[in-house]
Amino acid sequence: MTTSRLPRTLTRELGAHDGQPVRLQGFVHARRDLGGVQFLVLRDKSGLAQCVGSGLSLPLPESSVEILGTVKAHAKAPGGFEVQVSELRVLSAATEASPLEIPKMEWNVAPETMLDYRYVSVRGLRERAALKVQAELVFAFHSHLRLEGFTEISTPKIVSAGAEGGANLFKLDYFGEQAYLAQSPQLYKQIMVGVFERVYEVAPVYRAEEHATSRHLNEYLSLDVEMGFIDSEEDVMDLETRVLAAMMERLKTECAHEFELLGATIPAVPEHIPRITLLDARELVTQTFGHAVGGKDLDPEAERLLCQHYAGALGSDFVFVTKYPRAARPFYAHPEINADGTLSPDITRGFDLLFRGIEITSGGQRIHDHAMLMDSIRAYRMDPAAMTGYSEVFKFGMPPHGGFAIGAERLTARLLGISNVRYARAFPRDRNRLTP
Ligand code: AMO
Repeated sequence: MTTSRLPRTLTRELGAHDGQPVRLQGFVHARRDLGGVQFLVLRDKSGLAQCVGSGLSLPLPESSVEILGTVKAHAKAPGGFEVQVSELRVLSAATEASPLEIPKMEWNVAPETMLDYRYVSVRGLRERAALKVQAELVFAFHSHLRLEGFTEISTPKIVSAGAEGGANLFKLDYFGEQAYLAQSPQLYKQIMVGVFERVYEVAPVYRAEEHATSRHLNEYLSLDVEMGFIDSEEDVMDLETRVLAAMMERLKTECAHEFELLGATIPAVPEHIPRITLLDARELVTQTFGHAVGGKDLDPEAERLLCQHYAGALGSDFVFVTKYPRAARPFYAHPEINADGTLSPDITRGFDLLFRGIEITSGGQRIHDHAMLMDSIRAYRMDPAAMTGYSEVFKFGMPPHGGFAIGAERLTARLLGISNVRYARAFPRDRNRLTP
């Protein structure tokens, strides 16, 4: 005869089982033995539950266990209910004490130590909250783009040429041939516009960043979009606005607890995110804050000040910076089309999106005309022969198109007030870190 087994109850569901028997599974988050009575805080994927019993032999914290017991309303227990334990089964006992005390909200250790122990520190409530928020952002990215008729693609991460230029390519020996890790799916997502018109990809990309900064990873999750038959980059910014709105809605329904835990707020996405040209943005930052912007782009301080201005003046945590100069954009950026129909030699239809002080997105309209593309490749002193696997497709009717990419860790970190993008990735790769 088979004995019927109680289905598993999650800790967050206890309220629906008041007075009833339940079977819980999870990890020993904390334990306390008062002699006659033992307390155990059980952590599962949904939250925490206080469990109490007598004559229990409590395993080390982080052991995975199964608990059979009865739910009782208890005002002082987290969530208002506790479980009176009738049986505690150890499924897998921890064999030593965790190097970090998981229940502590702040660990008084060096940041590197926290990352050294990442395989267990990711179990911390704050750590896992950040990863949960990112998972929901990605889910909403997928589901919203699906609703708008986008198809998911998967492009190679081992490539023969860089897409974004610059010196940050990881080299790879490909059976004696020089190869690289993809910096971005850029060229492939453009090619795929010729197939599905509207495409997206969620995948890691690689940047050999030499300097350790709070905003750069060597491997990050890129949320990429590309769409055909656009009028201008305005269509792309409109799409990104809708995608972000869907992402924030998802966080409201799925991650209220995580935001509360981390003391963060979910931003409102304005129907029309303010847009300012790069030239005007530089001027504004200089005039309003007396900050002289160096270089061709905005420097990090200018990004911060510009966001401060828009948060204050217009109550928007987001601002698009548009019409980037050619000198600050890759070869594929479409030149600005002037009012008289001529092409600007030095302004492009490229944009960035800034959020709470930092750039989280680059995007724009791309060149779709073969002759224009070849001119641009040469003007950037790139080898046209090395680009044929990409450039040839422009002989075959590529429509006007554009897209964008969001850095998932930057968005997650800024949403949650996490100071370094490394903590918005489960297993970060930085200048000095290849493990765990
Ligand atoms: P870009 O190089 O600006 O553009 O990258 C797009 C976004 O990716 C994120 N990002 C990073 N995040 C963490 N660590 C890094 N080292 C890092 N580098 C970039 C940022 C950035 O805004 N192909 C274009 C996108 C497009 O036009 O569609 C591209 O890759 O959030």
